[in-house]
Amino acid sequence: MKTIFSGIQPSGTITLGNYIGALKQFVEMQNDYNCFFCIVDQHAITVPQDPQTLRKNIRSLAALYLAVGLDPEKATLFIQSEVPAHAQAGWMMQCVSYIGELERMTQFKDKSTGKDAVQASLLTYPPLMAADILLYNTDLVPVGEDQKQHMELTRDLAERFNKKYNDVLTIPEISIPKVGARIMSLQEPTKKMSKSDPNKKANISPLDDIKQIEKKIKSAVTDSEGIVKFDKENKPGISNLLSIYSILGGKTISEIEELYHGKGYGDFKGDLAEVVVNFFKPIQERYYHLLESTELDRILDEGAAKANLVANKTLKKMENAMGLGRKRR
Ligand code: ATP
Ligand code: LTN
Repeated sequence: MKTIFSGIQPSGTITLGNYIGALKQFVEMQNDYNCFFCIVDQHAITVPQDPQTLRKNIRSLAALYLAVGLDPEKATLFIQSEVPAHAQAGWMMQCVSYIGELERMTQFKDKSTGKDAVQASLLTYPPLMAADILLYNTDLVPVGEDQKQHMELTRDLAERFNKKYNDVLTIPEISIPKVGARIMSLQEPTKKMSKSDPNKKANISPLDDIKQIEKKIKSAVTDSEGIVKFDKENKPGISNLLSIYSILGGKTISEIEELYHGKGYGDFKGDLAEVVVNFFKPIQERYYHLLESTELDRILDEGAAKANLVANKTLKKMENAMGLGRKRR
């Protein structure tokens, strides 16, 4: 069985973008792959976090992973900081990275531009991500389109390590969903929907209540044409809403275009809100139940134990290859 690894930052409340671009794929893939899914809390602290909020977000994300259908019998779910090998291997991957290539990462540029003080970890974020992936001998990494550049760097770093030291690392492939790889902001549809967007009207969360969902969809930025038609270039707002409708409502884009032929955006948005609410209702029920349960801690403990076993094996191989410490088996 091939191995997949992916991670989500507990940097705020999960968005519809995270669900469609990442979580939905994870659930679909868990039957066919050996899976590791990680709550990457060490990545989250590359930007300032309030400690209490971070703790809350970690637990919330864990409950959400399970509420959307992740089965702990099939997949290993764990918290990054509970597996020390990530930070250790992250340091080693930094030692094979060049500052120039890290400065070229668009996520670094986006998050650092205009800031007076930029944390060093924002720059060294990609080598840690590479370590996350490489520790599990990962074959495939399901992520949204925004992670393409980080994945290319991960492959480059792994190849560089193998060439310079010893062939110990598996070179991973990226897996991007065919539809919904980039869900856009509801307020600025040329920008990706992001959980750390300060404008809360830009995001929908699977945990939003009915009223919030209705309000956000109603106020989503569209265009003045009034025709429900997919045209990403000229109608990014309505095209984004069509993608969401298609994925959560289980209809093709052309079926939806047909359905709203001759109707305005008001009808379309009203029905889309209903589709979103109905989709997330059962997920919310499971989420609130899990959040209170001791089951969640048991799953995370077991996940960390399993992840530590695999990660420590690769870490030892990497240390031996690089000549760190004393030779161990
Ligand atoms: P932040 O705003 O804190 O940077 P984020 O919302 O971009 O966070 P991440 O935790 O960085 O989310 O990403 C988790 C996963 O969700 C990644 O696989 C990422 O590619 C995917 N993802 C994030 N935003 C979107 C989006 N708008 N559309 C599709 N996939 C997305
Ligand atoms: N960089 C990713 C989060 C992330 C990740 C990973 C994704 C950290 N480590 C390993 C896949 C595999 C992001 O910002 N979305």
